[in-house]
Amino acid sequence: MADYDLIVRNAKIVNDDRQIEGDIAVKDGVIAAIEPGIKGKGRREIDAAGKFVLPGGIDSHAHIEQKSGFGIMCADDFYSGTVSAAFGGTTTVIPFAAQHRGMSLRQVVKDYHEAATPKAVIDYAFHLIVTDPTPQALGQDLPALIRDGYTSFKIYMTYDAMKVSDYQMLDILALARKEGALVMVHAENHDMIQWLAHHLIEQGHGAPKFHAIAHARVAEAEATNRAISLARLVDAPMLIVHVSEIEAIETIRQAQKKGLKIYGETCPQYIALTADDMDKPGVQGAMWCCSPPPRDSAAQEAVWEGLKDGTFQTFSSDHAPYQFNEGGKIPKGDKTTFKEMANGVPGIEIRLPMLFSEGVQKGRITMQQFVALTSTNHARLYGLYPRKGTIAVGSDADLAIWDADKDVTIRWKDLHDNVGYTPYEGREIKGWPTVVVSRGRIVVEDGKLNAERGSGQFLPCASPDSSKPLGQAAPELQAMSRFGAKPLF
Ligand code: DUC
Ligand code: ZN
Ligand code: ZN
Repeated sequence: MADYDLIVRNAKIVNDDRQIEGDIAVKDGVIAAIEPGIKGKGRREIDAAGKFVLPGGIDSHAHIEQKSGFGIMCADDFYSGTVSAAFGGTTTVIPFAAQHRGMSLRQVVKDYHEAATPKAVIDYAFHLIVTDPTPQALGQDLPALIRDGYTSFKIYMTYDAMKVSDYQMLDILALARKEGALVMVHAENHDMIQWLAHHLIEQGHGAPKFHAIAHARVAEAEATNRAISLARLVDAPMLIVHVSEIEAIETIRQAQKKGLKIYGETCPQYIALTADDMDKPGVQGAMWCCSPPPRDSAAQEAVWEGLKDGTFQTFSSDHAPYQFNEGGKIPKGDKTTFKEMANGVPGIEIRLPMLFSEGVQKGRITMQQFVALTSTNHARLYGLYPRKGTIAVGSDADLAIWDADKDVTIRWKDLHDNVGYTPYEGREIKGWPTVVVSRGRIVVEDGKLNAERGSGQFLPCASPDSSKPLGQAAPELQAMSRFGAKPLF
């Protein structure tokens, strides 16, 4: 009779704060013991000598089975999306339940559960995308949903179909502050992009490479600064997602230096691609288009600096999978201009290996930073810690066993998403997770999947510490209460 369901022996166990050597014993999906030379037997034992064992990755920015603002459906459903995540060492995903205008948030959440429950192979939570902050949404639906475990939401400052006004942002931030949710912001100046795009297209410059010109750096910088200013007014924490450019990074850094609760996220495309990748014949360059766009090598360096010095808390995939065809990336075929292209690149499977190879192996970040950026900080920021994001007794047994010496050439045919291409085709990677364990189940081993459809579980998120205000709203707001005005939150 076995004492444990699984024992991983002789592991170099890495958490965000230290590395130790020892064994990990798992019972009923949870880590039961961590020590050298665990006595007793496992029903299954893995010798991890020479390998690193890391907390399973958490990808807190992925679009799965989601319709874009233009109504284009993602190429990955909750099966292919989570299978692909698992093969890349990720054991928890936090995709979006996306409200489009006119939709009830309650119904949106119900629909995403119906999509995920029968298909997901790893655990998942949901952020909400809020595009329609009606009195019903702000007054009833969001407070109730936050209590039910949807404690973060993304809002857009651009896209006609998605954007909220500054006024609406303040409403949403004030609500999040009061109810204990974290607001994630897509920060780009809508009118700058529209104006540039209009003039580019009018002059016949509709090719994908012009996407990077329309989405000017200053549009990201301005919106980042404005978003942070709005957060300051109402003393609400905020996370800026998919940050790509130098000035925005510096703005986030300076806000953090002032003690504000402003967090930053970046993604593989901003360390591994540049705008030059979009410069291809015809509409081919669309395969590399995402928003904000990849910039240049100076911006890549600034992103690395932000990953190193802690300006960025999370490294997420922003997996936005669209096939390169008329139902996906290029809705009008060869006639598609950058304005109609579906926005986004796939990356859910290469996220961890790319950062491991480019970051840890090349000495840019430490193993501990890698764990923080790809797992622990996601759990902390979004209310899943310590159940997720750490290798500790009592935590879920979500583990990735890494072969740091494994050489891999990225080929789409070897990945498990449903996109049909990867923007990283042919890249050489060193290090890949060869065994992936989700709640004690070995879901990937030596290139094979061993997980049932629907075996992933929904994770309600607690109201995270990251969302707690500092208690220092702008002086004018404080003054309002002194002269007897009704408190705004
Ligand atoms: N924003 C995202 O978060 N993902 C893809 C495209 C976009 O605009
Ligand atoms: Zn976005
Ligand atoms: Zn995204």
